[in-house]
Amino acid sequence: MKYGKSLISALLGASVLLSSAVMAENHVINAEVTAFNPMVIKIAPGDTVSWENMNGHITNTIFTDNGGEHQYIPQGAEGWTSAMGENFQTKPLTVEGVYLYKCDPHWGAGMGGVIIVGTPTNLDDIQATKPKGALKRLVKKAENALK
Ligand SMILES: [Cu+2]
Repeated sequence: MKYGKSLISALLGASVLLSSAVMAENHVINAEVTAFNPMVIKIAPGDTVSWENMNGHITNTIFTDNGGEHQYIPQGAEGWTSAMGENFQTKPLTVEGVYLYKCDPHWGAGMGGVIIVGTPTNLDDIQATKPKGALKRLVKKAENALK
């Protein structure tokens, strides 16, 4: 059954191609009162993240805690700022590392989150900024998720 074997290997080859094409996933985060759930997610490079129930919330990677605007994302990555109330979806997050974001209206209540894409390449850099307050708690959450 020579023909049978080559048919099987052709089918196997096709399924490998298919699975790599559908491997990029979208991960959904829910806004719940003054928290994002889950607060920390680990995803693969190329995946996307979206937020739901965003009425009254935003997702924003631009922080102003540390004097001036600052983003806690990997070198070469692109941050984002959603519109108020928008169920926002990121572009594929291809640069590996830790991405911190917050909801501006509820940042005082600590409403923020962490996305870890692949290897946390920039966690040391973030720790080196000696984050304080809610930002420090976010970094702590990231550290715990990586233990
Ligand atoms: Cu909020």
